[in-house]
Amino acid sequence: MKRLNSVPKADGFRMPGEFEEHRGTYIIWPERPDNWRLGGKPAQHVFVQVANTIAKYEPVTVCVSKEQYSNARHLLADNVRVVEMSNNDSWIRDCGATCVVNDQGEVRGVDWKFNSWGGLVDGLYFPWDQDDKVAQKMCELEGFDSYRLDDFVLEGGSIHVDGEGTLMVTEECLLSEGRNPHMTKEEIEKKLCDYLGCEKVLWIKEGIYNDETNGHVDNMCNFVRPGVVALAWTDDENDPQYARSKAAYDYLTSETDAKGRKLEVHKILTPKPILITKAESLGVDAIDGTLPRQEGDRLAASYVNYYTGNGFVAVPVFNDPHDQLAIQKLQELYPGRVIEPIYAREILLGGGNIHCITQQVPRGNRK
Ligand code: KQY
Repeated sequence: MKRLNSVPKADGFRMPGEFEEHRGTYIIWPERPDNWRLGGKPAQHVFVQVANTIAKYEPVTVCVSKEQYSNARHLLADNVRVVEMSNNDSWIRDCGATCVVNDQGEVRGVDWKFNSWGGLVDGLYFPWDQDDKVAQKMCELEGFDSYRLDDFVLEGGSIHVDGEGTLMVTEECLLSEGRNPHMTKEEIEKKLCDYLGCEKVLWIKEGIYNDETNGHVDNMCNFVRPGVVALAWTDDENDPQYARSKAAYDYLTSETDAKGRKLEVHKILTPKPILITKAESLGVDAIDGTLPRQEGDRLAASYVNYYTGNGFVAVPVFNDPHDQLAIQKLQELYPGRVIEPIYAREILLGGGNIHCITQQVPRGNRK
């Protein structure tokens, strides 16, 4: 497995859409007590549900610390591969490899620099050195050559591609002070296109209100397929989310993608505001350098943080009246896939959702 100094696009590689065929999915086991309440026990049970559900459709690998290996192995289904891997937390969407493929079906990994969503400016925990090694380890497990970027900070949750040359990001995240402040928007755009094999970047202004990732796009919108986008939406004009979703809707419906198609944008109503309870807040250890979880804080809840795999869509639900609407809408948008709703409040309490804890490996040419 080589570390390559060339550039994916010039080498003929592109990031496929998540809806394209997968070889499998990676997940990291949650345990840190300053992010996950009660030492991660409630979250672990939901991660098990996510892993076991996905494993019905495609191979799943769960990476786990040596301390939690036996517990994870015991709780996860037998068809889930469990491997020991050091980590700082469990957001493999963000610290794992972004896989790119070429027309011959070769798969390679892009290993972005990871700095905990903003480094010393507004990062979410310190240190993050073990997370920054996860992408390389994932590539080695899969036998992929990789491209390492020591000079460019990016998380996988801050990008969505249609696999046909179009990339969606938010300005709130990609232009944030804690990531690549030394680069202009144009330089960032070129870097993204070079490493993802894209031609056009759609710059949405902002993501979901109060999203601690500086508004990752994967909580706000997603490509259902080329030309079709799902967008988190609220009809409540007094909700701070309204202006964000309205701006994104107006922008996306006025834009075309890399192939010149007008975008079809589907609104997915968010659940009503979800706040951290006192008991939930008290279950999280307070540690200097980690974002605190305080009673009454609004969580960045969105059904759009769903994960698409071989024949299924795993959707977070919240025991909210809008759950059924989201399930129904996604079933219409993905007619050939089974919708798998998973009650995901425990993942949301950690700061993300199902998409943030999963990372796909595209099929490539190896069955
Ligand atoms: O991708 C994400 N949403 C990750 C959130 C990180 C939260 C750390 N507390």
